[in-house]
Amino acid sequence: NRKVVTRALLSVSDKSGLIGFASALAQRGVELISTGGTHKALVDAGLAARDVSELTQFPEMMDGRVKTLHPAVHGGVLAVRANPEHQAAMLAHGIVPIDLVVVNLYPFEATVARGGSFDDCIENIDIGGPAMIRAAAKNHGDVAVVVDPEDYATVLAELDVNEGSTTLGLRRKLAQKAYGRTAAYDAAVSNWFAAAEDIETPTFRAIGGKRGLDLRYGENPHQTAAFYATADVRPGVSTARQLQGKQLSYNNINDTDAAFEAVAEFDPAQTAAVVIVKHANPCGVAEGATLAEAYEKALRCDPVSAFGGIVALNRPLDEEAARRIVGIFTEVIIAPEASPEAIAIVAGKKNLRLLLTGGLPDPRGPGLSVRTVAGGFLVQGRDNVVVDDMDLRVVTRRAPTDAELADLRFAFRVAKHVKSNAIVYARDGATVGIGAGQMSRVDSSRIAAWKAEEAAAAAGVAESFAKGSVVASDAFFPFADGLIAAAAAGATAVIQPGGSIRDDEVIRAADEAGLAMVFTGYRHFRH
Ligand code: 93A
Repeated sequence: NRKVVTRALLSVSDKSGLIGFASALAQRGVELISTGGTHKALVDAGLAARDVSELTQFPEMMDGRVKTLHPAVHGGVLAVRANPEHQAAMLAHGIVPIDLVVVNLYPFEATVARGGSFDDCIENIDIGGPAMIRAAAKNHGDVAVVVDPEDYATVLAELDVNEGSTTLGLRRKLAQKAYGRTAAYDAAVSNWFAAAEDIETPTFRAIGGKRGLDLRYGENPHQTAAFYATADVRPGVSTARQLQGKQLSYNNINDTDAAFEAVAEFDPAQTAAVVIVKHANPCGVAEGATLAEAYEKALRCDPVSAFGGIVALNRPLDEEAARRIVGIFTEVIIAPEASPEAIAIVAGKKNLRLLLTGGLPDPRGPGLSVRTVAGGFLVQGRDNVVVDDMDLRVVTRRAPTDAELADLRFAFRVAKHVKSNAIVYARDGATVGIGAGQMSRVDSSRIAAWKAEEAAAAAGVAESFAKGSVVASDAFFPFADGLIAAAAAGATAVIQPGGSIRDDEVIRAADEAGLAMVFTGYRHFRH
């Protein structure tokens, strides 16, 4: 039941370990055949490999949708070597046997996870790959199939102890794994279709979800609760890996979600960002050169509220940031990853939960938000507009300086994640005063200004942190009073959607106070 490997077909999207494996095969006299990108990688590494087009006598076509879907490939994989009719067919059509199929699939799951567009996800549904995998697994009597780079070493070891052959035992094991992989792959595609369809036609299915976790209680101890996961697999609290600490509570899950969705607004390639959340509202948000710096800036905004808060990071938790975060009582840390040193530091705080998500959700990605009302529920698309994509219109005589503009964008980004009415003061890439959840905008303005004074006092600074800051409002100022309050507190620039019937009055007040003001055209209510 040993089968000599003379020819291998390699077609892999995940090219890790490829060169090592392929050169080991080549050294053992195995002929290599491969598809476009794989072929290029092999040739670039100095390996002799044939392009699959030589076999099929067809070029790869239709953006690569058709490259291996050809009898010259599938005949070579599926032919039963001991069957004379199959042998005759091979001979008649010039088909050569393929004894080893090494395929891993287009990264469909990863494309969905990073919030890829509908078309992007569709293009990442692999057709030719699963066909080869299933063909090779079916014909495991003659052919070995490898779908996971982790198995390269096993195959090489087996070739070495069996004079270049594979055993039936290994081929069966590999076949089983292969069908497991294609089944999981198709399940991911099917789940994604179910979720994608719900985005267009919200139905109960969208929130049906899967009962993942019974919670000890709800928002209050007398309320029962459970956590349901939907088919939405974007990185976040529902998909995160919890490294330590007790089970998350209902409020923890809600707050952690708010914190992580907010921090994902900050591109980790551009800046390190930290969001501290209490009662589903940010009480400190900042960006900086490092997470430690961003955390210190965020903490300064409202150190009292940050006690017992949730901390979300847009980059892997590092040692320095971990050391500072554990310095005050914190309920949850959520981050894309964490270094071993950081994990060790957090481990010193037994009750602190550490959640790792593997990535950040795309703030521009699709999604649903659902809330109940008596006898029904409201469903809406995720608020996925981003200030960077907005056409900012300067409406005052004075235009914001570059530094003001950077802070205005920062403040509006944060205001999106603060409960309405939201007023956010910011300076040097950090919030300095947040007014949340008030029924009148002027009250939010006053609270935010007062918080900026308190924060300065707590830091032993005489002048309010609002001095020289900018201010963001999640919706238009209906009257000039809120804006005048902001100017009085010391803000120098304003960002708001605009669109009030009294915009003229508000713009006039801004001009009189020497403020620069920009309109975004987009509102960020959040309730
Ligand atoms: O677009 S496909 O569905 N059609 C095919 O004929 C085909 N053949 C191989 N996808 C196909 N593949 C996939 O291409 C493999 O599963 C693998 O993931 C990828 C390798 O492409 P390349 O070698 O060009 O990087």
